[in-house]
Amino acid sequence: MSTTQKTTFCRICENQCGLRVSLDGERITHIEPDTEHVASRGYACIKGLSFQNMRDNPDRITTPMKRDGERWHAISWQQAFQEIGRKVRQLRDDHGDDSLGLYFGNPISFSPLMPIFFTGFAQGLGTRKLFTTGSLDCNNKFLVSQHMYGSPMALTFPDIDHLDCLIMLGSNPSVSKMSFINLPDPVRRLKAIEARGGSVIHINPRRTETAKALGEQCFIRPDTDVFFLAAFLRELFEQGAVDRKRASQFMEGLEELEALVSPWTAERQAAVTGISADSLRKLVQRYGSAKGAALYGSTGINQGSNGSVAFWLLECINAVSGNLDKRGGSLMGRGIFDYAKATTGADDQVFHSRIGHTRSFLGTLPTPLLADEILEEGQDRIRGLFVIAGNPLLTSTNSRKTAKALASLELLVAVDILRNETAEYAHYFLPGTHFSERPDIPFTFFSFSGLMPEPWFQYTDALLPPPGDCRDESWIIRQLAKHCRAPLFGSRLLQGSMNIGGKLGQLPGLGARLTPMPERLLGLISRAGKLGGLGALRKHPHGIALPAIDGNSYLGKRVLARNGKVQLAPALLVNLANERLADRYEQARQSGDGFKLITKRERFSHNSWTHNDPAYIKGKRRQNYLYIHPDDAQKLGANDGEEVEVSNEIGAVIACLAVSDDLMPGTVALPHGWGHEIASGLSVARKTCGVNANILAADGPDAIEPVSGMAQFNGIAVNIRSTRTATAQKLGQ
Ligand SMILES: Nc1nc2c(c(=O)[nH]1)N[C@H]1C(S)=C(S)[C@@H](COP(=O)(O)OP(=O)(O)OC[C@H]3O[C@@H](n4cnc5c(=O)[nH]c(N)nc54)[C@H](O)[C@@H]3O)O[C@H]1N2
Ligand SMILES: Nc1nc2c(c(=O)[nH]1)N[C@H]1C(S)=C(S)[C@@H](COP(=O)(O)OP(=O)(O)OC[C@H]3O[C@@H](n4cnc5c(=O)[nH]c(N)nc54)[C@H](O)[C@@H]3O)O[C@H]1N2
Ligand code: SF4
Ligand SMILES: [Mo]
Repeated sequence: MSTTQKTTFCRICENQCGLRVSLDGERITHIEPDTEHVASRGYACIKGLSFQNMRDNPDRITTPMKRDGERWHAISWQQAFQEIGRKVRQLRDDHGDDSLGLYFGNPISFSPLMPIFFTGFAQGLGTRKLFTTGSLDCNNKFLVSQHMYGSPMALTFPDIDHLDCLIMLGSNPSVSKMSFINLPDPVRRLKAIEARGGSVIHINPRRTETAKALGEQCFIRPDTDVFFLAAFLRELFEQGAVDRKRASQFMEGLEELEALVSPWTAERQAAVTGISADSLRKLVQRYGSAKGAALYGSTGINQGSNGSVAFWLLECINAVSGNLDKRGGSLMGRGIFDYAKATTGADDQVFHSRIGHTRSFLGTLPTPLLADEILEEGQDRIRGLFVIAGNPLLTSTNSRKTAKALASLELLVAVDILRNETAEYAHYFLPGTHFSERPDIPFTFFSFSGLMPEPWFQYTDALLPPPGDCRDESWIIRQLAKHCRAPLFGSRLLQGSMNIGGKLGQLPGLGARLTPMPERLLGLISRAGKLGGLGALRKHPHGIALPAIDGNSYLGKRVLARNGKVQLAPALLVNLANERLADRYEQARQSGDGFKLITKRERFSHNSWTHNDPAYIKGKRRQNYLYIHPDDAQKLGANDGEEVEVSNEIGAVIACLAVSDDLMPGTVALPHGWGHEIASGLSVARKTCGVNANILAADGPDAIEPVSGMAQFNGIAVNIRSTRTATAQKLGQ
């Protein structure tokens, strides 16, 4: 067969880099960056450039499977749907709709259709037990946007290509490529800030790979950003760097905000953050005197215990300093249609969890409640769970309890490409598609919310058909809906028309002429965004560049919050700050010398799902390490490469030390997504010897951030001891 070349874009992380893929029949022979792509212009990373290893992984499951004890065997789709449908109907009849739960993993958000279909399925089931990675990743941001800007999808991003001062809290672009902004080749673009005379400052307990490449490091103690930000804002007022005129014209609540931060002096924050009062004042001066500046925060603050208040204060700093809605400051996203407006009511239907009476957010419950929702006796207990493109056993909190919970389910269905650790507990495994086997448009945030300094749009056809019996997730979900008698979106009409659409598509002759369902929907979305149909989009194989968002396009023009003004002091956040900050501060001050655990993303890992590719786990990369400062290692009497026990009231793990002065003393970092030994479906990953960091992460209502339901993965208190000392003690030496 001859080689053909096709362009597409990667859907592993938010960069969504353009790729050029060489195919020999149905075999991928080569992947290279698409040099003509309108946004990524020839940039791509190792993960995108080797995605065929995941797609063609020898462990890829290509038929539906059923577990019988410890053995798995292939079954037909028909049998799978009939049995699952029967069980779901029985659970709903016997225990009600809320006895079923759904968990959506991270990869589903990269294909806009998947969340639409799966949410439709949940609505059809009538269950409120919907869990997503939102509460492990970023729900605090949606919550703050909801309350400040009037819609969870009204999201801002720093105008990286034009600003002079960027202060980054809890982000590592060199490795993770940033979040809530589409910025292919982030390191080059951050370096350009310095090249034009500007500055980049990293506020982080670890000197990251990014900080080594550019900018200045400013160490902060884990989970204390909220105090730094409160003092930053106070100092901004002190230094007269608040644009009061602009604030009174376009915003509400300035006085209340000023009063709220007034007790947070630079000196007071210094006692817990480790950033001296003088350093903070100088940072504020630099920020305040820059032509254009922005603060940007990512998972480092989201996954702390005060993510909502911290992110709110961060947004307020950008807003009151005059940087919001300014070229070279922080811009309000705008997508191909007004998604922010369309989602203003997304959080209207509030309900409370059975466990801890926690408030729902955007129709979902906090994932750290999932294990208790399954385990605790009572009405509405979850007895059946669908896990779609996710691995909560490794990625959510309290993995030991989660394992117990998963094992107790009457029905667990996993829809994935590989049989991961969570699927190990499943009763049925349904083989979905790899992104290269699906037609798509870019990530929802970008297309719809417009978090793009250089906006673009693209349609990609599926590059390849799925192998074996693997089927597109939208097809799987329609079949599940049908067999569970759970019409999508609760609409029999919609389900009926989709069933008919599906049947017509199977007819010989006519089938080939009908546009299949996902393409049809993607075409509708593109048309709704006035970008033409798929035919027109196919003429742009490297994407279409769209007009950039400019300053002065948001304030006074499209603010969706009360009175058309940005809300600087929303009641929910003000109350939360008043209730919590002083106590939290005292706790931080008294926490003394104990170790604080933080997360660390790795270039060759993507959450939990890339370790089954031998190229990713070569040599020293066969495991994760506990990174620790040399002084701390010395105090423990442990050397580089030795094992230590890391423990707290939730659990304990034995981890291998990597001594490095990149860590702030007192802080240790352990990458997540490891601990694969139980995965019979991952023949390569199961032989790695990493440990699961989330054995140490607390779950349950008391462990979550109260208004957004976020899990805490950063700033976890842990004890560490050398196992060498422990063994010696045991032996009486
Ligand atoms: N300690 C700690 N824990 C964390 C974090 C942290 O920083 N520290 N980060 C959190 C964050 S930000 C996130 S987003 C979560 C991620 O949490 P999850 O989404 O639960 O975990 P992943 O490891 O991303 O699992 C993705 C699964 O989807 C499968 N998959 C990949 N592509 C497809 C596809 O196209 N179709 C289907 N059907 N399946 C597919 C993969 O095989 C894999 O099994 O982890 C969270 N957990
Ligand atoms: N290679 C790779 N890329 C990825 C992923 C991956 O697993 N691997 N995951 C993807 C996903 S799902 C996401 S959500 C994004 C996330 O992208 P980022 O948010 O950039 O995630 P991280 O690289 O984990 O960066 C978080 C940083 O916060 C720091 N930090 C920890 N605790 C604190 C704290 O208390 N305060 C402050 N100020 N900083 C703190 C950590 O040292 C770390 O450098 O990355 C995506 N890209
Ligand atoms: S940076 Fe992200 S989107 Fe780009 S190739 Fe790498 S994984 Fe894919
Ligand atoms: Mo994430």
